[in-house]
Amino acid sequence: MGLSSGILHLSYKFKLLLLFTLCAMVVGWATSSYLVDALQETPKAKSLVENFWKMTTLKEEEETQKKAAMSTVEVPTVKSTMSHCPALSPHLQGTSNLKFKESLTLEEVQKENPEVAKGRHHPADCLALQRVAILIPHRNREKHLLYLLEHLHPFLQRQQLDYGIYVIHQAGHSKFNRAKLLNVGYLEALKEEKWDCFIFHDVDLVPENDFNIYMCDKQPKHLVVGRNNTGYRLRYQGYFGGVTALTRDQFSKVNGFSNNYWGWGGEDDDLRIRVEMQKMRVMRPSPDVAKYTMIFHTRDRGNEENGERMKLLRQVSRLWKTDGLNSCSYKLLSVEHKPLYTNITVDFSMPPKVS
Ligand SMILES: [Mn+2]
Repeated sequence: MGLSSGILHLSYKFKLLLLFTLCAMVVGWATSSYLVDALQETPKAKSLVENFWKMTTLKEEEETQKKAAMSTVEVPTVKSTMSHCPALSPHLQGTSNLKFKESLTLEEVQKENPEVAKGRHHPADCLALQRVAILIPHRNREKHLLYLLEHLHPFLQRQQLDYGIYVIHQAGHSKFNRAKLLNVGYLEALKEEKWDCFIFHDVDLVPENDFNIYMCDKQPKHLVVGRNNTGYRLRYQGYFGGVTALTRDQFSKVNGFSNNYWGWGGEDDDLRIRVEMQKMRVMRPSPDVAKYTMIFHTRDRGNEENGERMKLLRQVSRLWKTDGLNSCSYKLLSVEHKPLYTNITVDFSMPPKVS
């Protein structure tokens, strides 16, 4: 008798304790959700909060996985249970203070990025939303390339992308052809991986804010709204140069870039006309995030202003179907897988002048 009443008494105490814990939990939850609202003002705080939620959901997932494993022990756990990365990465930091150290070396940048191999990286804890190839046309700009690689690798990792960086180097003595190099990059990169999205990236533009997301959208995206050397204003209405993002399909739909722009200028306007002819509309992120620092340089030899560009731009509607990805011929000299990027070296012969 005495024993059973003791148990009764104990369970009453236990119930009281349970009630108290429940109350404490409710109060805790209410204050934390209030804090969440309050913290959402700043992106940094937001990312902290998101990080926290991610951690808690991860824990929950672990629990459910454990339970599942307990009930069906003999099932092998080969199948990936990793979930997709969130729409907005919790690792974004906003504006970064860019520094360009004069003495920077490739070895240093490699040391800073031990997890990057063959220019590629993907998040370890979630499935990236897009596979993104960064294509960088290049000739004799080693220092610019170094600065870009130094900043781009951590930038892309904070955005939780499955990405690869390709540098397309133009050998030989023909005039520089940025557009054709980008066509080559697209065609060669697709031989390695079925990339979802392509970022066509000038070597001398470094993004300042990692909320400028290097992913593709429903419409072609122009990522450079402002640069430090133009007072962070769009260079002109319709400007589509510097850094752009097109999906595999968007780029193939316009037959890529024209191959006929030798020297500086015009090829970006040509691409914009192609995009508009396909009834697509250029999108831009907000000016406060789409900011770049341009590393100062003078006009390179072999990349003189293209005097033909106005004439070429009047012919886009007539020529786009036969001048582009489907007519891009080149001499592939090498494909080298370096730690921080894949280097594609090509030689173009300039066509003889007609007309
Ligand atoms: Mn430039």
